[in-house]
Amino acid sequence: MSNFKSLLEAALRGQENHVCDLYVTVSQTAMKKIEAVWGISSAKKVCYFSAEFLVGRVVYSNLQALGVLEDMREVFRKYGLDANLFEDVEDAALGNGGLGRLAACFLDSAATMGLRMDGYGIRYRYGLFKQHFHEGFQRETADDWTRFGDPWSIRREKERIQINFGDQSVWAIPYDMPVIGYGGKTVNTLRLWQSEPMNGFNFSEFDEHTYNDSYAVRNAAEAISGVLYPNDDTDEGKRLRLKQQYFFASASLQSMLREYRAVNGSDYSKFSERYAIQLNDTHPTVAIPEFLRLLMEDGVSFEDAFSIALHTFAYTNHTVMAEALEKWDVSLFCFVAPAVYPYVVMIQNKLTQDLHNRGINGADQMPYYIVDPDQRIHMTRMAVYATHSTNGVAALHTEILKHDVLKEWHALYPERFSNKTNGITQRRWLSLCNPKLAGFITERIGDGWITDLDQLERLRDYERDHDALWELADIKRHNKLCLAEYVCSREHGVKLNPDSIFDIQVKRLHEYKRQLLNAFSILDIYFQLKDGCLSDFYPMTFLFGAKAAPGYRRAKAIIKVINEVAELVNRDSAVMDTLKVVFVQNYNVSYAEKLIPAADISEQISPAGTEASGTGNMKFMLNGAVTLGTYDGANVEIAQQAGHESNYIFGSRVEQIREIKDSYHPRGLYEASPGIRRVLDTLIDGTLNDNGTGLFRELFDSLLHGHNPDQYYLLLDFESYMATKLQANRDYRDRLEFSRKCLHNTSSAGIFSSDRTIREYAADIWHL
Ligand code: 26Q
Repeated sequence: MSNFKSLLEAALRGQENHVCDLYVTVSQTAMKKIEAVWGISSAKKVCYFSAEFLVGRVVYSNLQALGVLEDMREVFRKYGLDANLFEDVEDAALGNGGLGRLAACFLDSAATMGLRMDGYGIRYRYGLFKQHFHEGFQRETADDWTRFGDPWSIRREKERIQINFGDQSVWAIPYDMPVIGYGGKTVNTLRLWQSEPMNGFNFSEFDEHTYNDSYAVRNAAEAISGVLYPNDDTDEGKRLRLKQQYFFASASLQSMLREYRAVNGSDYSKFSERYAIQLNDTHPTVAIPEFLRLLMEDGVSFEDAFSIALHTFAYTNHTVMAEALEKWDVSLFCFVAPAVYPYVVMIQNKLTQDLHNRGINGADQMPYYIVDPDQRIHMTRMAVYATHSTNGVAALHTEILKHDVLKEWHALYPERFSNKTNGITQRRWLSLCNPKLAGFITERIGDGWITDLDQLERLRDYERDHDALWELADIKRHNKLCLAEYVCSREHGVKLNPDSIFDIQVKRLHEYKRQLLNAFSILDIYFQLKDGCLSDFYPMTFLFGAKAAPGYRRAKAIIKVINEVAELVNRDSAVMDTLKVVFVQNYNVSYAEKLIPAADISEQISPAGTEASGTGNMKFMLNGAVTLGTYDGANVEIAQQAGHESNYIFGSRVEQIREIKDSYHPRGLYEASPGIRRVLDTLIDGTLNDNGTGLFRELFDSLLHGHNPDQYYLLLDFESYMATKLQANRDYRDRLEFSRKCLHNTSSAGIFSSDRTIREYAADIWHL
């Protein structure tokens, strides 16, 4: 019997079988297995700085990586326990969406490839809020993700770091989580910092004021790592947000420098040979001036410190939206981190000199200002200027950075720019979440794909194999049944028909992601069905999952619209067997693991040039769904890999949108098309009910009125979207041919492994 099994059995004997206890027991048993290998490497270390790590549920993936997941299942069976019990354990939702999930996939890939890469971030007390619907409206509650304990973290009290803000000082206490590479040979670390007060309570002080004051100090200290900001777009310029950024950036740097000095003393000349720091968006960019401060306070000159920073740091951009590019007011910055501001000024002064040397002076310097004349600090500019590498996250996105968003910088430093198309870990997003498909693949080509996804190409041999294609269709049906069961239990008895087409859109809720366009298409289908002018329509189930930032009014209105569309459609017996719409509550990583394997159609419908990459699109592709998508982000590369024959690509391209941009009049489209009019009018004619809030009228107006109506071109792409969606519906009837498309997507998805992405970062940016 394996060592793990006997340990687990010994631990289980005589123990009460509460989920909590079992969770701790299983996790601790696994932790014993990694003690000997955790963090032993002495190679150059990549430090991945990120305000978010959306790791999800780690118990199953860790056991899988250690090769003991089956052992655990066996022991549980023997003891009459349900191995699915841990589905009650909360996800570690320490991230909003794509950017945070990417960080988690990267950690998995680096560890699996035996690279030394540690994550550095924040141990939020509360992760991304939990969502439920009340009368179709989103409601939020706190996400107490450690409710069942946190057996995967080790608190390293002795390695605490002092952080000084303008108004307070706090401890940063590191909590280390193991990042277990597949096979268990490499175990890296995810180090998350928790803020705590410098002084505990002073119980000898009975004076009520002192007592209350010490409470306030304690709360203010703990508030810094208190909660994840639920915004994933607009930069609100909030003080606490900047505090969070400085808190984890400074703690991470100080802990790295401590480590470095233990070996090299204060000779920093070798620093960039030993460490690379990757900035996940600009959120940790305050680390750059902080790094200068820490080195210069230890006797390094500005020129030397800047050069070391330049060689150490690299920056990844995740957005083209102007409103998401971080800027901080100097006054706010000085309030939060007064000791750091002088180093920002030094960077700005060096920049001014560099520009001057290149003959760029006066007003021509405007687009470069790190500290602009309005006293705002541009974090993106600092990140490009003070690092040796800036990368985008998909080919199209990188082109937009080079020739639009950061064109001035690209003109100065073309050699700094590169593309690193995102990826996903096949360990979680196939092996773990879709065991039936994983089995199908392994039966045919072996299990090498788990660490070398390019091997999926060998599945091409089966694209003419009818037995294989039917088997694949069966697997999809099985996954739909599993999802149906799960949805039924989670969404108060909602029934799904596994023999309908599952068309799924899951992602954060944003106007630019155009969930509303999807809703409009469903309404159009509904009306056409009612009119009897849609013959041979194959039954469809539309599934949505999305959280809206709590302060994002229009996003929340869109959730209500979709829930109203669901009401309208689902209670109409005329379309009962043909059309169903479900918006699942509290979409998160674990829900994604159920939804994605059950999809026939993956909705990726942002207007061209708005979605930096997308990674959900890759997960669906890998699991054998066809993409119904635009020429945007990584969809472009998906279509390139799998071909337009196996996907449904529609809508305007970037160049087309650029051309019509200034003369776009959605009103004309509304007036010219009765179909569009009927659908849009549901917002204001009483068909859909916004409970008297006026929200639907606002949405309607945002599409047709005001100075920049329909800024995400829903109406422009509507006809093309409808036509393509209905084409997919017709094609589905040829089950064998559709199954072939699905297989072709899976067999073409190799390039979208985050192993490939990490290999590129390692070779081109980190020089490992
Ligand atoms: C910034 C300032 C203040 C508060 C919050 C923020 C903030 C937080 C999170 C801004 C942005 C984010 C997250 C962005 C994000 O998830 N971007 C996505 O990154 C993915 C991985 O590269 C891409 O695939 C997606 O296209 C991109 O939208």
